[in-house]
Amino acid sequence: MADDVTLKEILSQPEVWKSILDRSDDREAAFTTVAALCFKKETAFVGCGTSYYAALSAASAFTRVTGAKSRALPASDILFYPDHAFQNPAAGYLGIVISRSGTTTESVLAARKIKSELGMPACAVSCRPDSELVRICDHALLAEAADEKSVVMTRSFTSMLLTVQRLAAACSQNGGVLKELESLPHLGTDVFKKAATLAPEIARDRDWSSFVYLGQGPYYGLACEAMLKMKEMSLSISEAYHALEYRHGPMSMVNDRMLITFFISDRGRKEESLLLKEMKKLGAKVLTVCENGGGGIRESSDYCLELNSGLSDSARLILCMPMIQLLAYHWARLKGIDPDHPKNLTQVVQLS
Ligand code: F1P
Repeated sequence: MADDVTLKEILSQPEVWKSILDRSDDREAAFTTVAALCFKKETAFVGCGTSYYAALSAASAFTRVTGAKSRALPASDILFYPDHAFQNPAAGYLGIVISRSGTTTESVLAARKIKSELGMPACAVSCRPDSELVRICDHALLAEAADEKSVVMTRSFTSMLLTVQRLAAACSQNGGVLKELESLPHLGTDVFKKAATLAPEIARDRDWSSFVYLGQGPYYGLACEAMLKMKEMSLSISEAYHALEYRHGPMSMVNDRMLITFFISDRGRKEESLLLKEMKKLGAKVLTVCENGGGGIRESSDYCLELNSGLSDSARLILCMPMIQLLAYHWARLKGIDPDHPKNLTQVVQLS
């Protein structure tokens, strides 16, 4: 248990989110400068691991809020298939590279390629202002307060995603969008209270064999990140899919020691609740993370975390993560695994 750094970092999120939303002149100026570029370009959000999953949710939420084109790519695809990603790169794209450390080899190489070979403007989203990535890029949006000692990324994921959402708010110039984001720290405190009770309860409930995370649209990136947290922290079998993809084959694996987590979206709510009931009939246990459990969702779930945020689904994304991170943490502890020392992993992947 020594330091329990990971747990401390998970619990610190509402405070850290406050500093991401700080309105100091320097930060405002950085968001305004990058927002001006986004208007003219299609934005490519790039990263590795957790930062790639942040890019997936970021691109979806960004387009929803701004109406501007965007997409997510793993950094390695920029290195191997740049021509598949960009046609006439110098003309119409902005590359936003997300990386907690700012030193992940593929991300740094992708930023170099974006700038020097493809001639596109590049912006870093990172927790480390002195990193190589920040030095290479033309612009930087920093989330210093979210930096971590832990190998596994928790608050850096939510905070770098929030940083992109704040950029989207700057692009949209709609005060309502920023207002929604500014309510997240306060709402987060409430969500943490619920998750702190529910997560250890679920972990203790049975001898889980595997975990599945399902989410559509902006929730797909969250589902992938949830899958990765469960693997990294507890060395458990975990998978992520777009919710409705689960019927197309993967459901053959359902059993009564499987926990399926549904991130209920606003647009897919009806279809997702039908799927949830089907999976329960097949024997799975179901956790839903949703805005509210009305319309039968609460009754059909074995466990239900209701956010009750009053926010749009692109604004409330990061509120879903405390439940997920705490469940992975408690399940790891019950298995006798220390999440501060994940097997085979280091904070940064640096290739020589
Ligand atoms: C990304 C990352 C992590 C992963 C691993 C190594 O790092 O791939 O997602 O957990 O421990 O690094 P970064 O580019 O965001 O620093």
